[in-house]
Amino acid sequence: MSGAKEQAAGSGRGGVRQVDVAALVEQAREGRPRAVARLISLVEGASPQLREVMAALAPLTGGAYVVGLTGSPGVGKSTSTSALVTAYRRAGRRVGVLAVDPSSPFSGGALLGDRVRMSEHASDPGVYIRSMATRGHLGGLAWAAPQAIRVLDAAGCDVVLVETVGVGQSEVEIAAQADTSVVLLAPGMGDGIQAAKAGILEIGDVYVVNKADRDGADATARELNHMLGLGESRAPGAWRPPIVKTVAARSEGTDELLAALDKHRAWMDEHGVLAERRRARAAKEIETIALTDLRARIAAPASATSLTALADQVTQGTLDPYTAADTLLTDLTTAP
Ligand SMILES: Nc1nc2c(ncn2[C@@H]2O[C@H](COP(=O)(O)OP(=O)(O)O)[C@@H](O)[C@H]2O)c(=O)[nH]1
Ligand SMILES: [Mg+2]
Repeated sequence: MSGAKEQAAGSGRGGVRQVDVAALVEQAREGRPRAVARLISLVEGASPQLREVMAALAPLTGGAYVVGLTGSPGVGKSTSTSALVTAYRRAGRRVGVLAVDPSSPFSGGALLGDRVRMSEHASDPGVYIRSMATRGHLGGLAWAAPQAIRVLDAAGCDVVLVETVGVGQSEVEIAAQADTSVVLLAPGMGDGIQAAKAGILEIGDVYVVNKADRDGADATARELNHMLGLGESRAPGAWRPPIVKTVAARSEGTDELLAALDKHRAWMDEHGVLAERRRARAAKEIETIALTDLRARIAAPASATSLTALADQVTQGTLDPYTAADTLLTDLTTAP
């Protein structure tokens, strides 16, 4: 309906090709990797057809358990993700992997090493692996990641593992989008202090001290235990984030990590936390889309003209800024 009008705004390589959304969604639902890949490309490219895609996907979603993995570069996120994929596959689960790089405008490049580490799963039809860049997006990570997750969810993934390159705020952002957040640390990286700085001590549901084959793993785990206040008493029924030691490169501790994830999920179910988190996530997503849309509308030429006119009146003292803002909002939300 609005497609033709909005096409020009698409991220076309020489013009946007209209996609048969219904067919694509059907193929994705059947588990066809190319259809899944194309849908995620539509998300990444902020396609004007996304609205239609999301409408078609909505009834197919809600089945996937979303696990976020964050931590400093080199800590072993990709290696751990790959080990988890193997473990989940062994349990017969279909797995989606989304590697999000909030700092790169290109997908792929920066995550090349990750691809290598995931390569053993490349030919497994029960695994989708996708890297995604979010820089340059209006709304960034908060906007793009949930929609990509939704694609994988609708495609029948039982589990979606989201790896984010740890660059400050993005870790917190991605944690807000996962059902369970895993924070990874490694010995000898000064991670204890970094962890406190980045605020990741608040976001972890499960902590992993990876590279436990190296010196200092026990000390890191002890320090973490102390910083998390795990020795202190908690309210009855409260979740106590476990600390799992792993050697991801040899898949050691992966079963324990999987058990910790299962346990957290069961705890969330039991306490209504899963539903609560998902509701909060949806609310955030709606808000992000609405604000992004509102900003785009304000920036549109017609609105910019009326904004200038309002600004003139405020400058001249014939209108106060609050009334002007009311007028702007009313115009924006009632405009056809
Ligand atoms: N010694 C050791 N090296 C590991 C372990 N896990 C991962 N690595 C290595 O650490 C490097 C970074 O791993 P990667 O998974 O790419 O980290 P990411 O940047 O957090 O995704 C790679 O060279 C891995 O082979 C481990 O348990 N022990
Ligand atoms: Mg990685």
